[in-house]
Amino acid sequence: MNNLDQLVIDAQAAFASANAAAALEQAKARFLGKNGLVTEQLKALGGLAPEQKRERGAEVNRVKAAIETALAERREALREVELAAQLEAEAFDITLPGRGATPGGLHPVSRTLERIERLFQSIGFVSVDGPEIETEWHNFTALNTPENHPARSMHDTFFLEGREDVLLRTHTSPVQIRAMLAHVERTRDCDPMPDLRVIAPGRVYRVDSDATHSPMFHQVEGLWVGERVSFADLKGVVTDFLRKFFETENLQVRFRPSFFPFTEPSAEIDVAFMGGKLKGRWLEVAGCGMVHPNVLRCGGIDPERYTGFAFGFGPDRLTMLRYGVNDLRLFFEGDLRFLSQFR
Ligand code: 2NL
Repeated sequence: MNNLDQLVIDAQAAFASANAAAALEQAKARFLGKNGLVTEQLKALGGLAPEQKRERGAEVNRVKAAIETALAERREALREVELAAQLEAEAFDITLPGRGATPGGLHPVSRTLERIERLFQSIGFVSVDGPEIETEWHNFTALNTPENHPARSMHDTFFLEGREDVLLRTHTSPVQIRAMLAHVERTRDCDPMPDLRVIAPGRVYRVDSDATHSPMFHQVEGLWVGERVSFADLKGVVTDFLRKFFETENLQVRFRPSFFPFTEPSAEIDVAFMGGKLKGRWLEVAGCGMVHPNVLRCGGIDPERYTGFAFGFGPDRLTMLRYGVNDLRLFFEGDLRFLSQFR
């Protein structure tokens, strides 16, 4: 074996004993570097006669190529070892049990709102919504509320800072004002105007906060306008709705005369269960009445030709009754121990 063959064996041994990329590069430098053993052989060619030079040169090049191959193979082997080590280090145990799904659920008040919407949709009402920040005109003026009415005071209503014409809506009635105006616009070419049946569920705001009042609460208002819509229609629609809502035909419903600026005549709606814990006690659940002519006029509708009824429910209270909850604040505190019971 000549010294060139020995060089290949030495290089292979050196590469094999290099156990990391850095050590391998050092070994490479020893053979193929600027002053490496192979390079030395190439430089030595310069002192040879042409004939010998060609022969020896070919041999040195063959040796160089063999060493480069050995280097490449070792590099690849080390890379595989490193990859295997990395995979092992980053491995995770796919046999571990999962953390478990914790399914969410609708808020009890949302469930009530959806239930009310579904029941009214089944008799042809359309759900509508509108802005929670309202103009004073849509929230009060169009609803026949006198200029000096206490509800208009900063004491009862949240106004936007530095403005007296923009406020947080105190009921969802302004949505129905907008619905009337839009309906009149849409059906301008119809005679008679087709009936308007809408319900407006949503958040409303009043300056009020104790065990039974939250500054934000919910309302669902309903409105039916058409030719010859009567108080009898109101009683039928609302009574049917309440019996469906509470899932019992054994529910007494009474209409007790009252007053609202936006309806005339007006009534409070009370219910009494004929069994269960609340048996025989009259509970107020809504207000209602025939839409005041001034309100129809503000909605662009001729009160000489059309009549309408309207009602307003408090879905927070309906939810308390339906599920037997006694503190309104529980709905708005976000405590999962309470909320998860409705999943
Ligand atoms: C209550 C009272 C009520 C209305 C809401 C209404 C809306 C229009 C026209 C006329 Cl656009 N009326 N809404 C009518 C009567 C009562 O709510 O105590 N709600 C909890």
